[in-house]
Amino acid sequence: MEFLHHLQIQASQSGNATGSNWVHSSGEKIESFSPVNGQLIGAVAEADEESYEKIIQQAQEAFLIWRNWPAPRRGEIVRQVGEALRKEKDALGRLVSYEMGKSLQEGWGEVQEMIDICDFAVGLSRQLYGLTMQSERPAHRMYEQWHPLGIVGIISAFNFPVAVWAWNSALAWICGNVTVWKPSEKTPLCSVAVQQIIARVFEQNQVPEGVNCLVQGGRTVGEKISRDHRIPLVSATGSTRMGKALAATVAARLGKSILELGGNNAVIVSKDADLSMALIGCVFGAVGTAGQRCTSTRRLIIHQSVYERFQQQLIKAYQQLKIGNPLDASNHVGPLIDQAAVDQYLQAIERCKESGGKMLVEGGVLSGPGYESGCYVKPCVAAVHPNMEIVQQETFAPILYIMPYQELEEAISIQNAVPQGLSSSIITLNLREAETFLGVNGSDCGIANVNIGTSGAEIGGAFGGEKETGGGRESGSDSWKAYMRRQTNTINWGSQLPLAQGIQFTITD
Ligand code: UN1
Repeated sequence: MEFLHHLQIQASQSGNATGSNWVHSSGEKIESFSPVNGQLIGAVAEADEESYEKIIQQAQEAFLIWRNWPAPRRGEIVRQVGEALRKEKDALGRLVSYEMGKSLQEGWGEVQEMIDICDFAVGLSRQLYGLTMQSERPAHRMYEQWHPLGIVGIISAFNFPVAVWAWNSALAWICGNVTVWKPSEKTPLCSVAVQQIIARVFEQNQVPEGVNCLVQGGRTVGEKISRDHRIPLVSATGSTRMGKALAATVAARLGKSILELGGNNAVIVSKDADLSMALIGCVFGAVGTAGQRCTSTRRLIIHQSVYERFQQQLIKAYQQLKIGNPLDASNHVGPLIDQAAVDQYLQAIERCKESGGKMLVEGGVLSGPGYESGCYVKPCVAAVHPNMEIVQQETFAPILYIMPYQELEEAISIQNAVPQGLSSSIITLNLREAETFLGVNGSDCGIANVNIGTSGAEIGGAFGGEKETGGGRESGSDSWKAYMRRQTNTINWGSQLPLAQGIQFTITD
């Protein structure tokens, strides 16, 4: 495990930091066990009251300085962060794979997303455009400009332990904000490694201490962040249950939130699909990250005419999947994150069977050499009815539900008839079908793709979804606007003071 040494992961560390400086905390110990082999990798301490206060106060102070750095200069720092991540891609990708359990390819892919968002943010740091409006009054100029918000709280999930933080922080920083990151308590060591990489870059450039803060903890620390009026924006990724509670708390103090919550993503496989393309997209979507992406494919809605054929192809493909140590690049599927996730997987399969689902590829927990952690499960496929309760829910595991359809309108309504609205796709070579799916009567999701799967979005687009997915948008396009406050400015450079809307108001002296 040379990468642990290289990334300076120790057996025990605070894990709470104002930037380069670690902050001592007497909070409860959070141990991180690898789902790969069940080994204890290391431990951090939950942020206690004192360390939390110290960090937030340092962040507040840093903001007063950082917001005055010109945005392109902040962009230059983010450019160097991207360079540092390029150098550490191999080691950090391995740590992601080891602590979270995703395949090494996907671990590296996650670091690549961090690098990509840095590049994107560098360009953006010379943009952050506001509009100029035409004033109705003579000799008046009206325009809008964008200012930073202050502290951005980032609550990230175990399944993307580093990339989602990077989407938020790279944008937040170039916008002039400072960040306080609470990573998942299931993957704290990835955050420690990232903190150290960033701190070196920040130190070399004399970035004020407090721009890049880290706090460890579970629900209590998350709740503290959502209640904290010193944090104007909280960007949170996780379950719908968590998001609903967080949104209510942040809204009660009229703070802003960006929510990226559950998905229940479907692929429609049309009668006019290129089935071999469909197969790769659907299988990767369903089993990639062991079904633990919020964009994972959970449902296939397959046209009646190709249902039998595609089902056979799926079964054959699933038989070829190699499940095992994700650090071994020949394996397709690694473990689930922990025992609780395995239990949820088993319960979902049970409930699926009870309500009439038919297993086409059986699930189960693997045991024996290489599977000692108890977290390796078999990706499975079940034929279901779309209205079954379990099919309406997001189970963070490699369970794929398949169902037939006859008319495209029916397929679209099945696809939309779930509470979540993150990602969706159609596989078709038929232009009319594709455009119908993307049109106003089509998919109700934040992401709608044609001839690719539901997962693996690029950073350049705005990422997020509707309904119970929470409505937030992160990453590309104009998502940066959520990290800034808009100010409308009207300047009178004339010698009269005419009122808007033609109102006459005179004072005689
Ligand atoms: C997530 O699962 O929270 O589109 C993010 C994807 C990745 C990001 C997923 N780029 O699958």
